[in-house]
Amino acid sequence: MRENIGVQVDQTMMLIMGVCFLLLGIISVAMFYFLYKYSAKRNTKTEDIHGNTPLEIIWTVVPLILVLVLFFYGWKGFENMRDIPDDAFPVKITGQMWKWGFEYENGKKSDTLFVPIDQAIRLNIYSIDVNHSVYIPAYRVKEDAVPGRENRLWFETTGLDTLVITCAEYCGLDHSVMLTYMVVLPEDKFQEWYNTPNVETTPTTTDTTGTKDTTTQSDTTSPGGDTTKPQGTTDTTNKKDTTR
Ligand SMILES: [Cu+2]
Repeated sequence: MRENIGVQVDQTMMLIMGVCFLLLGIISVAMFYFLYKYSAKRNTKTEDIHGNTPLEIIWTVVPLILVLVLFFYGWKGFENMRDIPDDAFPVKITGQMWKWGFEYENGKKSDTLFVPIDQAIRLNIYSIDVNHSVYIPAYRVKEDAVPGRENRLWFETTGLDTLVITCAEYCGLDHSVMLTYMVVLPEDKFQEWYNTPNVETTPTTTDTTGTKDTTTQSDTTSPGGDTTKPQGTTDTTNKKDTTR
């Protein structure tokens, strides 16, 4: 069983926080001790101190070990994020000013990401205009959407939930509304949705979107002029009027 990325990220962050608080404690105690010990009242004559080899070795070696430990856990997490499981369920996500669109292997499209529970999900990330960034805070994953190339990220769904997917790269005027949801469904409900041809239905969600338009996202562009995947032929994109 693969380690969960979210758990790994949280543990690494807690480790870094722990180190920070430990250093804060040590430095604060030393500071107050020196304030007392070397106060001008008690030390009228300046001492002339030249080097201290053991001390210098300690303050070189200890931080070195510390940063190597932090690097190790950072690297392990990074490796896990980059090494996408072969059985991950692929979904294409396309960012544009200012919304996200999803396309599944069977041609199904949606504005909300529907995924089955307890399943590794692979997002193949595209942008058709400027740089965006797919950010799913609850799963601790974030990856840029860059025009002209495919990026990817993966995570494993762990609970039935409706979670925020947002854009973490300032991409223009309405960047802040570039938000959608990921709905984690039980396997059977997901299959039911997945095998219903392109009609925009939201099986279990309450409508959390408000302002978002619910038209099918049609993606007729091929990022980077790469035409590896056949695209939908009809353009039904109903672009929100964003010109001001
Ligand atoms: Cu964006």
